[in-house]
Amino acid sequence: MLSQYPFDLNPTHSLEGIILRSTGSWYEVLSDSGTYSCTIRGKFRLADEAATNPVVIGDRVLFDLNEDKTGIIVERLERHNKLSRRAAGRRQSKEHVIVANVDKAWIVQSIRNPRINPGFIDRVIVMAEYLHVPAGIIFNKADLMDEAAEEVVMFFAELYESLGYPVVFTSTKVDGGTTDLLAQLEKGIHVFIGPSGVGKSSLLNAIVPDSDLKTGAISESTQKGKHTTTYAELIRIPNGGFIGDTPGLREFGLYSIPPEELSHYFVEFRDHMHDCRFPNCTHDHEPHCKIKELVEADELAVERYESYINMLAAARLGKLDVGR
Ligand SMILES: Nc1nc2c(ncn2[C@@H]2O[C@H](COP(=O)(O)OP(=O)(O)O)[C@@H](O)[C@H]2O)c(=O)[nH]1
Ligand SMILES: [Mg+2]
Ligand SMILES: [Zn+2]
Repeated sequence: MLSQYPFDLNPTHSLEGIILRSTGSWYEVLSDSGTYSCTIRGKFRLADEAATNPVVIGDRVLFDLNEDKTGIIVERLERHNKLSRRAAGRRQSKEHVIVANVDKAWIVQSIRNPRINPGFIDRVIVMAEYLHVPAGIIFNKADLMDEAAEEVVMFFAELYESLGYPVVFTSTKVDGGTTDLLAQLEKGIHVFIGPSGVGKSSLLNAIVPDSDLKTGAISESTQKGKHTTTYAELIRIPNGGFIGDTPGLREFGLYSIPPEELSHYFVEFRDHMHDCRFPNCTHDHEPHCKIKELVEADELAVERYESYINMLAAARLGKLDVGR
């Protein structure tokens, strides 16, 4: 077989591209010279690690062109990070990668209907920290801000900003309501993660004209069980980066973080945890815990500590899920 593709052995003849769309057997690959439909070399498929899918949207790959201008993916370049979940069913121990090389995971919340859920935000932040994916927060439905919501929303906006997570306010119902968000999406691969009803589809439609059709297909197939085939894809933002859109994003969860490791993913705890008396302190029941002292002194936010304690209980049961 190899003799048919003499350039396989010489990567300098291969083209480099990024996976935009994956159907499982065909991959749409964007390169400097255009978009190509590619298959994957059988050998490559078999040689892969413990994942159900060796190449996913966001992956950078090398591919060789066939005479008919289709391509064959011959190599996957190193990933910076990936979002994944456990594969369903019998292959449960296998990993199902959803999207690779994510530049920002945006946690989408709405100011009202439904109101913001700090526990959800913290679970996704922990997962992002664990997976080395930078996180940010979108507070959507800014048009619904009123006096009752303002105090709470601004408290959390300032808290997360102070921890290093950018916060953007959006509204899909007012002119210019997504301008600040667009400025954040100028380059790179982005994903929206949030419970249903916060406005993820509305945001996608607002920033990517004509994306209605695609997002419609996805929500119909998952919610109503229609026979629409759904594909994971990177949607191009005009003059900007990409949004990863896949139903799988709603299902991924955190798993197997050892309880004593959990606090490493709370960024503001990191600097202090070596000041606890016990090196394996879980900042829960142990005496002389620096983290607890700082929470009591109001130097660390008690809201984050409460999230931590809730997640710690879940981690001890081996059930740390991001949830819906
Ligand atoms: N007031 C207001 N409603 C919004 C906004 N964005 C979305 N919605 C509404 O919120 C509901 C859920 O939106 P949708 O995009 O389907 O949320 P998803 O489940 O996260 O994809 C719909 O009724 C939208 O019209 C917004 O910025 N302001
Ligand atoms: Mg939706
Ligand atoms: Zn401690």
